[in-house]
Amino acid sequence: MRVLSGIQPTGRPHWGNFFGAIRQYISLQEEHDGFYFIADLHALTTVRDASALRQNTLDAALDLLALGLDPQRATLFVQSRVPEVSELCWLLMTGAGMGLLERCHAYKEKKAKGLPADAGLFTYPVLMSADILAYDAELVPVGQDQVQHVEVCRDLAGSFNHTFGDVFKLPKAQVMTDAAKVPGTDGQKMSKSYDNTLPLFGDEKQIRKMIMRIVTDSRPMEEPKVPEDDHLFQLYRLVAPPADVEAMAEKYRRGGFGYGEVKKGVADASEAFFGAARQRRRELEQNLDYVTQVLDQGAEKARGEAAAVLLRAQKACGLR
Ligand code: AQP
Repeated sequence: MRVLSGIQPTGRPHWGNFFGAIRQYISLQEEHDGFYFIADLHALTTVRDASALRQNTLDAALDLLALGLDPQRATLFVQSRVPEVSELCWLLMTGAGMGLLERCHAYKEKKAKGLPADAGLFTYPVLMSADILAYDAELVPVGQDQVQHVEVCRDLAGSFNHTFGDVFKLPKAQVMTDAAKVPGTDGQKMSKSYDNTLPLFGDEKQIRKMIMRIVTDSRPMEEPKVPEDDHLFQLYRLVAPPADVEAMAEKYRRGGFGYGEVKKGVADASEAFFGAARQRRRELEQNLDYVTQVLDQGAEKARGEAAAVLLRAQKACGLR
């Protein structure tokens, strides 16, 4: 089955990106035909600094490879290296209703928070649809926040097919049930734009400090608590071995423990969990030629696929 997903090079990847999406990329590459891309065109709606975007894009490739994406099994590429996608985006744009896009939460939420919105952000679900449809993707592993956009993709593809014939495959979103919405350090959804993220890579002391600063409630230590309701526990559960998770859950239910102890547990468990990937990343940083080669080969393969789908769509709607 063709699997496709992307990650924006808008800053350092965080636990939400990994547990909500990247972890699925790695496991799905074993049995499926994975296409994974670094969404630099999407990132342009927020990153307005050329050298930062270039660096973030390279960093995203290093991150994905370090976390276990295997270019022998999956195709890794940079979105803008496949211009056919932008062309396909225009074809879809001509059939994308304003009402449909106005209901999309990424735009609605940013606008509600008073963050600047532009046409790029407004039409982002259409470009995302082109990203998916250009490769005949059937499965799209994403976090909960992206499910609506995959639905938009299905709507746009369905209505194009209805008008012009059977051109596009309709994809399905796949969400990790245990990490559909990873909480940030303040308990809200972990998100770069909320400044509440825990990075996957970086200075370990710094990351430990961020973990120790996670916001907790002020209930007394002795009070028993429901572990699943607590965002600190939700984070611990992602990185700790199952037996330790069960032991920690028991402490919550009994009461008589301190949040400081849990934070230390999160920090220790995360160092063990991400240790190997951090080491791999340091090695890859010394071998950037290899990374460039992976991205070149990925782009070439992706372009071939996207060109065939674009041609199919162009012919169907009378452009050829
Ligand atoms: N908190 C999260 N829980 C579960 N999944 C998440 N994802 C993001 N945050 C969470 C998933 O990560 C994948 C890549 O997302 P992206 O590169 O589009 O990043 P994003 O959604 O833009 O991440 P942010 O931090 O939320 O960025 P901003 O603040 O810029 O919007 C996606 O599959 C996403 O679902």
